[in-house]
Amino acid sequence: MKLKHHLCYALIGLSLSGCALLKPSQMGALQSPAANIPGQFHQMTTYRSQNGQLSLDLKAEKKQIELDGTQVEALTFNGEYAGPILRLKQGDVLHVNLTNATDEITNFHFHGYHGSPLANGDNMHIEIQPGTTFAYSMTIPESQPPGLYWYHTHIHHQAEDQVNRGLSGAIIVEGIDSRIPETKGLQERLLVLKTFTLPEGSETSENKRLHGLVQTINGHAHNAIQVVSGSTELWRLSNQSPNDYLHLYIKGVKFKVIALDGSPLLKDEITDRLEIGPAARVEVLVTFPKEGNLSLMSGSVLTGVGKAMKRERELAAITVISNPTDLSTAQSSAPRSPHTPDLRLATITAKRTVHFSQKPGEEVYFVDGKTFDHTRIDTRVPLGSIEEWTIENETEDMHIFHIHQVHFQVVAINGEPQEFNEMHDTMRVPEKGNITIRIPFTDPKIVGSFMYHCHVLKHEDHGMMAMIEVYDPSAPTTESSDQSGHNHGEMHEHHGAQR
Ligand SMILES: [Cu+2]
Repeated sequence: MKLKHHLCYALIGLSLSGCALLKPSQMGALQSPAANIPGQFHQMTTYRSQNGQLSLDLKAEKKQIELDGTQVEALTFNGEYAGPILRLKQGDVLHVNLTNATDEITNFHFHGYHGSPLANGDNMHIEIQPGTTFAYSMTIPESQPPGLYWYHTHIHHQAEDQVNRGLSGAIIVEGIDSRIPETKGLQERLLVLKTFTLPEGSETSENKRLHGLVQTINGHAHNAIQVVSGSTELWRLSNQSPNDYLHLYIKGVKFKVIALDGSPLLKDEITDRLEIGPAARVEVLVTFPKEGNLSLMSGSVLTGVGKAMKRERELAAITVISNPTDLSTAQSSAPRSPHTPDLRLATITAKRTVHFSQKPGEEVYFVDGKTFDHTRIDTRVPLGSIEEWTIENETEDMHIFHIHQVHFQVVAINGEPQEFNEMHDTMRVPEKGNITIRIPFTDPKIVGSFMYHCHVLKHEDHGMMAMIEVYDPSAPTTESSDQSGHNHGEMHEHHGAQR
């Protein structure tokens, strides 16, 4: 995408200063009628577990939808661009019968899941062929931190396009109040944040300003949120954009960050802006002090050296009303004990360095000099290990480290030691810099092969992904290094048989 900086700055100035006169929705409405109902905070269908089970049918299908006045061909689960919401508890079993009604292969990944990568679990070797159905089954382990997760398709070379067009949704593992009691009884608001990159030539004048990107909350470009002054709400934000880093703020309002990547924090972090990388989740407590009108703004982000994306805009209009009878204000935070041990104190079994790099001037991305190959195991780790990895970003571009099946602890950024404040499953690696993380490969449930990769899906699709195998050294023999190849073939036949 070419950035036309002069034009951008001029238009940003117009939209900010002229905000009260001409809102983006009205600008869009000049092009074609807006589908949004003013004053509405949009919600998706919610599926909740019952008696230890959550069984649902998900159908991946093409659907024409309208985003910010533009008709786009989305790929949806059950017709919902922002995806149905799955709510379940530790110990529950999630059964997803995924029918692929698209004309391309797809699959289902539970991002942040601590369970098995094998069989019909969180297995990225599965490819569901068009016109077939696959039955996934995943038990939510007791070790899964209660919080916000998400699901999305994970087909190499197609992840960016499929997620861009909509194939993702939110998962909530219930029980955050068991870790953070002050969230109990609060008004909860889930914000699924998705950026749609429009196909070339389909931009309207408004979203051309935003580089052909349509930013949405819960599937809509313009939202309205009504809150009660003085009350505290729990906002759960999931960035399900394929590539885009978000920077959100509300002028004059502070956020108390209580969880990151589904993992409740040991210590709250107070901030006036939320930086949310692709695939990351942020859960915050937010209190609106006085009546009036506010805006949830999406600000500019620097995602690489000299590559600031200027796309300041209002994502939601917030009306703060007075209602003294409906005040649910969070108590101040009680001290918390850690959910997991501080791995700075752990005995490290191995140290590795992982290099993220790019072929100069080309959209070819490497992990340790190689592009992804699903038949190749890049890293083998014996079960029981706690490893320290340094992720080196050799480029001037943004990369987001992610590994399946585990959360990791960030112990240093560019060599600077980091305090322990619970675990992450995504982390931005500074441009021309590095992060040092400690990863516990200690849970027998994660035995098998799975991926680690950059969660900028454009980079993943163009090679920046590798495979790890966690093997059990006490198991009789290991044919496990063949596992990915075998699974591949078997799973194909399996679908046929299931039809
Ligand atoms: Cu990347």
